[in-house]
Amino acid sequence: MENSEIAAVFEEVSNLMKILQEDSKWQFKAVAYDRARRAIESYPERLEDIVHDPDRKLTDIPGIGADLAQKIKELVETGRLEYHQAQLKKVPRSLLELLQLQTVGPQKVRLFNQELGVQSIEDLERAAKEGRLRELPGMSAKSEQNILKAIETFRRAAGRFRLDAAYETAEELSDYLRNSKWVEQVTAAGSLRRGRETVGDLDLLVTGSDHGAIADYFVKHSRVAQILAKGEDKVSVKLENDMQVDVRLLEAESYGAALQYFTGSKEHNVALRARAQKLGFKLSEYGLFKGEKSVAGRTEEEIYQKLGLPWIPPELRENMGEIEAAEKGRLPHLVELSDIRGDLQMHTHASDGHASVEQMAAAAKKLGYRYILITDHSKAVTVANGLDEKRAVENIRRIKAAREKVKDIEIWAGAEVDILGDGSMDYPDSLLKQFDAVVASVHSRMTRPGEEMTQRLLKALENPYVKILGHPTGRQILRRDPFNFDVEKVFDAARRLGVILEVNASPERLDLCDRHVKLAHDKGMKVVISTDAHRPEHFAFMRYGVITARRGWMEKKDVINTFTPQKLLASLRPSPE
Ligand code: DGT
Ligand code: CA
Ligand code: CA
Ligand code: ZN
Repeated sequence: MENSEIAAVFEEVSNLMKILQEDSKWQFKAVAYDRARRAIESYPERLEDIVHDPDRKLTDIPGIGADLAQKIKELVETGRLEYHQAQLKKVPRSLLELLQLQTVGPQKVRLFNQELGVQSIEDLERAAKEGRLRELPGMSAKSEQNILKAIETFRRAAGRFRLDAAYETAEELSDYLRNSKWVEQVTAAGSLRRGRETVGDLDLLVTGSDHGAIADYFVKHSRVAQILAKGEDKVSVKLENDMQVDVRLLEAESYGAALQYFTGSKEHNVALRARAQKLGFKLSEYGLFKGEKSVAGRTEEEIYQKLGLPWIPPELRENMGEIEAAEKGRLPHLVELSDIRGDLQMHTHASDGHASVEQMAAAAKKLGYRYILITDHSKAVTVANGLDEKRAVENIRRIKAAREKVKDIEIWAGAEVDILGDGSMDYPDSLLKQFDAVVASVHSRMTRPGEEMTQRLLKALENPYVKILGHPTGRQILRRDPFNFDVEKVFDAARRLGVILEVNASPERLDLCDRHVKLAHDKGMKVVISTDAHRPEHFAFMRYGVITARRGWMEKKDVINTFTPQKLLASLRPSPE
């Protein structure tokens, strides 16, 4: 069992306590579970290993007393917690689902349930539409509107998975399929191949000698929970996490046509099919036909070529001008993962990271990087153990010392400095000037009105030590919408002042999103793709950032962390003398 799974159970236990409020000590107990959850989430070792090690004690972990240690042991050994299961029996699942809504915490769930008899999201929606929420203590017409918005966001997200989860599952299933003696090729198509930030279902395209045998083999995978359909050329299943997987069993002659068709998007396909018709062809998932005769189908390249077009990278296939650009020979030469030479946002032990400067530098060097910028949090971000001024100065010293230990890579001293509520920086200029570069980000007060947020960001950009605007919209995929602000205005100011916009590559953020990257691209702006790594393994997030930048039409020359160290430094706005 992973730490994150243990933490998730503890979080639910605490939420249930706050909803049920059963005994006089519920508040005290919930706080203990919350504290333990945070400790477990960020604990550098697997708790399961500690449980199985007779020489180690869980109670050595801060925030874990004898009782919680026993609970962790029970979870690890039996996969469940009796106490938690008993709690769950007292609260309907549909009521617990309200917690998935933004701005709805356990106290609100209790309030809605006790005062209005709300049992589900549908009940809550009805109450909000009838104006019954605004009368409750702590609620208003505004917060009632926010609840309706949150329900809409929730419904849009329901049934979709984050790109990283989809990627990992697709890789696991593809490897499994390739292990079968009947399978020749496997490719993941659909929204995954286009690199969308969320994926509805997986579309795996398979060729091989015996379709029936492949289908039988596939449904035996241990993660398959339910078979939805099983036929000659298609198998559909649901996995244990509710993700749907469509496997298409294809002939090699039409593999390219199927890959083209099932990669989508639907909008791109519709436009391409119209073009085929205009040229006297018929395009389908089986091939490109002139009359009854197939003229292309084995590869995607030959299909595009017969339609008078160069091959179009899947990330561009959204019918957002890519067919016109291809026709004119003006497709962008998209940035690639192998172009990346460094990473400009990461955290270490000093704040909320899980590795030392040396460990991060060594890992970056292994990837062939030429430089890294260490960006621990500033003091306002207390939940991430942000550094006050004194500790920030020590951190600069620590970073410089690391240069002696890890050679052949530039280790720059930076910070991710909080943009405070009024747009000022969490550090004074006298400290900001000591960093090689500063990333400025918003981490608090994100629900302020749009006008206020815009002014706040504009003011932050005016600070001449701010080189990069970190995760500019604050969104978290499937969890938190971007905050309200005037995107055009802020981008225009960033361009005028020479502030680089970040494409945060962490798969829970991907911020800027593809559309905003395209907007920056169309304005002729450059971006930086940064992983926001909290441990060396997180450097692998770079691929999600690159794919997002590609969806925004970015080329190597538009992404500053493809540059040499000298060129990169020269492309940041100059600090005052
Ligand atoms: P998703 O799964 O919601 O993240 O998005 P996709 O794009 O993977 O969509 P999906 O799985 O429904 O279908 C895969 C591809 O198959 C889609 O991108 C394009 C193609 N496709 C599916 N239905 C249609 C259709 O009705 N017309 C056309 N032209 N193409 C379709
Ligand atoms: Ca799909
Ligand atoms: Ca599908
Ligand atoms: Zn941040």
